[in-house]
Amino acid sequence: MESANQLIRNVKGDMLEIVMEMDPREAQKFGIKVRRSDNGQEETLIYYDKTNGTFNVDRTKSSIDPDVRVDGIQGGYVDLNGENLKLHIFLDRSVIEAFANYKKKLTTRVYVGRYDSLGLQVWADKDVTVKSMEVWEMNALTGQPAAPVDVPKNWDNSVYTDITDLPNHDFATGDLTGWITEGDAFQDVHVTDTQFFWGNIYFNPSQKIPGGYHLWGFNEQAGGDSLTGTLQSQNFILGGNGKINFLVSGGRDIDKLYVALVRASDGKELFKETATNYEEYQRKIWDASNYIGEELYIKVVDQSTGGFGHLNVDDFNVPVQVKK
Ligand SMILES: [Ca+2]
Ligand SMILES: [Ca+2]
Repeated sequence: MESANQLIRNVKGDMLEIVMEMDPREAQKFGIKVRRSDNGQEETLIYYDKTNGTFNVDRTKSSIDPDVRVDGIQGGYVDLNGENLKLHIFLDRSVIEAFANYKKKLTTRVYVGRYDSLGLQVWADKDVTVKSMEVWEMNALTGQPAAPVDVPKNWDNSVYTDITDLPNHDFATGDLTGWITEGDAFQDVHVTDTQFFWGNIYFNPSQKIPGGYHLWGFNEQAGGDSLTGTLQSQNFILGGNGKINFLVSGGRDIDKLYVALVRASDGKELFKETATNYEEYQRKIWDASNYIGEELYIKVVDQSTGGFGHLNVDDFNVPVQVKK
């Protein structure tokens, strides 16, 4: 097992096909971890459990993203008839398909929160022999690995009573009421209650759109990626614990497509974040506690006109000081 892990140490990807055979010897539970970050903070374990004859996927450590529901272990019974475990696994972005001895198939989705959750590691509760293992890269449809979510301690502002939300912070009005726009990339027509992209993939891994609407920067009828412009919040005084969070997806371009926290007095961009060339939302969290008491605003910029030249945003949770 050790030598197999040495060999796959540098194999990384979210578009991989893996074929392997394991002789479990004395091990009771054995399999492989996929979508694993370098330190194992995120990982998804696909394994066989000899004690009850089940083939399982363990997602308890699949994601540090707070929007992602953790569903734990799922699986089902399959009799290996004393044979070695033969795994055939497809990693296709958030989709994982795994076959055990071509008798049992598991399909699951994982929504990683870290850029580096791309590794593999053979795992067992006792040493096993990896008889064979082959890994191929598959062609990516589009996009890049998911962006990291840095979750600071005590990021929740719900304990504070002297704060309020930004006006229409989650676009629940179904339009851009309360926001300031420039150009045509962000218009009322971009605010939508559409839950899915590409037909059947949820925009939000939590499978809920906060407030029922979100700002989908790509709207083909309105002009698609070709539109440019900015969206700006009202100025506010930062309060609470100073921690801001929001959802973003769409194109990756930190210069032309980004969300920023801006200081009103000098226009300085204090925090900046882009997306991942993928439509699925990820929550970003900024620890702006150094700026509590300062007058700030949120700015969303789209100066991109090419492929994936749009941003989608929603649910700006900003602790705004109540005026005294
Ligand atoms: Ca919303
Ligand atoms: Ca654009």
